[in-house]
Amino acid sequence: MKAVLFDLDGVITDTAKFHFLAWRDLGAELGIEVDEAFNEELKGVSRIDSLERILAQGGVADKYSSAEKDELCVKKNADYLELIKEMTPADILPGIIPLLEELKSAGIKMIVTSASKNAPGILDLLQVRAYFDGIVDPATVAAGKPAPDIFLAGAQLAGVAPADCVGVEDAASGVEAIKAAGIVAVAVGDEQVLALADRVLPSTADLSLAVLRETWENRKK
Ligand code: UVW
Repeated sequence: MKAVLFDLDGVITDTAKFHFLAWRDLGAELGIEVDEAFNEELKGVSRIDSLERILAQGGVADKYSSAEKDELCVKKNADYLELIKEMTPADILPGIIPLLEELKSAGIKMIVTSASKNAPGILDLLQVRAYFDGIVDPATVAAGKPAPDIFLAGAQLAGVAPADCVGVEDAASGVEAIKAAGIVAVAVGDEQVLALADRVLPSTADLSLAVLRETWENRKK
């Protein structure tokens, strides 16, 4: 194992509640209900794809032009940025800092492979950006999760073969993307939702260099 590719939302910090509030409010303005169960399906999904899913849910996918959809995304993001601006290092999920320290000491590359265009700003708020060797810009990858593109780009940014990476995710679409890239997947969350992963852990507090390495060593070759 030479590199670890990290999702951000739900792995390094929990932004899901803020995305939910911002999408719920935008949905309400459009007369579309976005509840927490539906929000689950938006995890790891890009901003524009999330909006498309919400509009489809409301049966109005064809009602908005592409310029109007862009405007709705800008509105949602402004609302989201307002909600997250008070984030601090206290919002880093349990076990993450010890894991980043262990990986750094072991000389293992660390890359952020998040669909979020807000990832650099959030890493700054959390004061963890310096740990990472790179952040894949999701605007530069052709297809979002569950397509493998962002994880393949992450491996390339690390200068490491996909087979020598481990991806860490909390969302089903993310695990699907990791596996499609031929990368070992460690997931955090519900075992049934994340069944495609090579290993599922209940919490980020269970992540460690030893667990990641062991999962990589026991991968099916
Ligand atoms: C996601 O959260 C996936 O995207 P953004 O933060 O760019 O809206």
